[in-house]
Amino acid sequence: MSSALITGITGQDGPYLAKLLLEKGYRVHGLTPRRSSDNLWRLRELGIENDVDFVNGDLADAGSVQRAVASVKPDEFYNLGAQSFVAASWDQPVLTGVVDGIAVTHCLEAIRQFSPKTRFYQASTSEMFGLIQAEKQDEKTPFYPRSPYAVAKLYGHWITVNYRESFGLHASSGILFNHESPLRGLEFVTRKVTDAVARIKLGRQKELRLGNIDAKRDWGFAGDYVEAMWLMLQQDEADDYVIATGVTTTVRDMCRIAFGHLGLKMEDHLVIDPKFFRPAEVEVLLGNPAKAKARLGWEAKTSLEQLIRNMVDADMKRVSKETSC
Ligand code: NAP
Ligand code: G4F
Repeated sequence: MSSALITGITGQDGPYLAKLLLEKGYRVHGLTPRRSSDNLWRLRELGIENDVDFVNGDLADAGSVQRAVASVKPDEFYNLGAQSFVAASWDQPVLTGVVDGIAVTHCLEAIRQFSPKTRFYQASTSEMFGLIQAEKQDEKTPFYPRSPYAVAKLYGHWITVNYRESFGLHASSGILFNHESPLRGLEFVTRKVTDAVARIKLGRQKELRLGNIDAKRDWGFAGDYVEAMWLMLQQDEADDYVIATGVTTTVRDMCRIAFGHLGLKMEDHLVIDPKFFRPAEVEVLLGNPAKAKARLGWEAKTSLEQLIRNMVDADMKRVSKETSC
């Protein structure tokens, strides 16, 4: 039986990846930091809460990562844990630097010392392209990070490449463009929108306040993207891959899809609020996933329209169940 250790198993991507691996017959371990309240709702929604072996540990605590790797000695290690909200990285730049940057070295060092055959996946990001240097971004496009989050992730990306080249570790970096799902956190723009649209339809909310709706993103479905992570670790050689749909859409048009799905007019409810503008913006992202298609046989299966409709439907169900007071 193959085994995997996943950090960030309670986030959006972790449960989709865990489910995929469990279906493939893996034993799945999840590194979880101590939290004061229950955060297993996503694993519960996918019905796998009891199928994961939890290991205590925090990415910022090198010793705990070492103990986890030394005791599990996983075949595959997926580092998905992060402070992943870009806007929050200006409020907590040092914490973001430690967890999203330095802690990647904690993982790689633990593998190097205690389990050098473990294959490693690093959750890199299209945010590293930031102020884009090419119309369509691929593995060769130069990076230009625009937030403390992206700067930290860039460190994580290069240290992964460096440990691969220095020590021969099977360490791959997935440069994933935005991916969403009904399990997305409420702070991210797609889910903020789909939740608000459901609340407006059900009379629980009147308006939706957003920042820069001219920003463009290449949005895919998280369920499709975790498959690419797994495929990367099945290759003979470790490498870096851009994972994207190849289509970019404004926040405005994504919003229109969500309102339109429930027969609402976006213009009747949308308010632009300067509070949600960022100190430095990534105006547009558009990925070229040709290498992933050629080498991994991977391509995105879910359109943005399908994705947003599914998210709105899921939020309609959730909000309908809430007791109004
Ligand atoms: P997410 O929903 O924000 O989940 C982040 C996870 O990291 C949570 O399980 C969180 O635990 C955990 N975590 C935070 N701090 C930690 C620490 N100090 N030690 C251990 N775990 C910690 O993120 P996601 O959307 O699933 O994204 C997964 C990864 O892909 C992240 O690294 C993100 O930066 C990267 N990424 C995401 C996208 C995207 O569009 N979703 C695109 C490119 C790259 P708690 O639940 O306890 O807070
Ligand atoms: O949904 P967002 O917060 O995602 P963002 O900043 O693109 O980051 C996400 O994708 C990255 C991959 O490129 C990941 F690495 C990262 O971890 C995260 O998952 O914002 C998307 C866009 C931005 O341009 C933002 O300025 O939407 C714009 N926006 C406009 N109004 C808003 C809002 N974003 C949020 N969160 N909230 C708003 O009210």
